[in-house]
Amino acid sequence: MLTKQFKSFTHTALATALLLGLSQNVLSHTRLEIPAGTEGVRITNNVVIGHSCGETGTTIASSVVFPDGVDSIVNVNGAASSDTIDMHVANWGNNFQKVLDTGVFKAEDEKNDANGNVVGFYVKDGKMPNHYNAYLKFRAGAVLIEPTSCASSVKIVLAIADICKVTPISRFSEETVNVWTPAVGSDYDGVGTGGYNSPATYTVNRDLVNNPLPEGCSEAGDAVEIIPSAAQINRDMPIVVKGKRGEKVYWPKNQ
Ligand SMILES: [Cu+2]
Repeated sequence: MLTKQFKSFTHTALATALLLGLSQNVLSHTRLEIPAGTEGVRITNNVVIGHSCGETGTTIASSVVFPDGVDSIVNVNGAASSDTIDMHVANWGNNFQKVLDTGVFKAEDEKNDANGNVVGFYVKDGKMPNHYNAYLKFRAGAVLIEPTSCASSVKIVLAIADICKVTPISRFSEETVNVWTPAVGSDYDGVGTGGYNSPATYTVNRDLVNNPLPEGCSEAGDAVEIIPSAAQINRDMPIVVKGKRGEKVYWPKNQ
């Protein structure tokens, strides 16, 4: 009898711990609905916002940045490298496009670099309660892996901020914003907010049948990662609204 009770207690405690741990630390983080795909295949994907800020926050806006490929950080097998994106991806540039959807967030726009390439997007004017999910739909173009590269996969690292309150950067906290960025030393590393150095990613796997690894590569090939630079994150994370009378920064607020 005692043994039985003890067993069921531990099972319940374990189940509770698992549920809490999973729901707060893994399942509910802001991630992509489809975290991996195959080279050469275009897909529709979603940024999935799993929860709002703190215990009771409401997400009113979100800002998303993709690496622009210009000064992006390129890691090979987990180590920093001096490689450029062109050495591993044959067609980088304008790979992403927001799919218009104003169902939850009433306003949105793409972010462009100087060449007109989409380097991110934002949504705003929404109200997502803490116990809901929200999906931000976008198209991920067909990424092609450079045939001369040893990359067997290319992981694209995103920088995302889910905003509950529009504040200056100095007021970022668990109650005002969830920052899902790579910690590369930008103003948006989000120390002390939810999700430090826990970015959403999209991994493009090499099509080994049609684009086999060239000779001289290791059998497994290289795991390449493309991460937006601190300079790009600082430039592209703010939500800048283009209006008839010019541009206006909506988030973050000036000090
Ligand atoms: Cu989370």
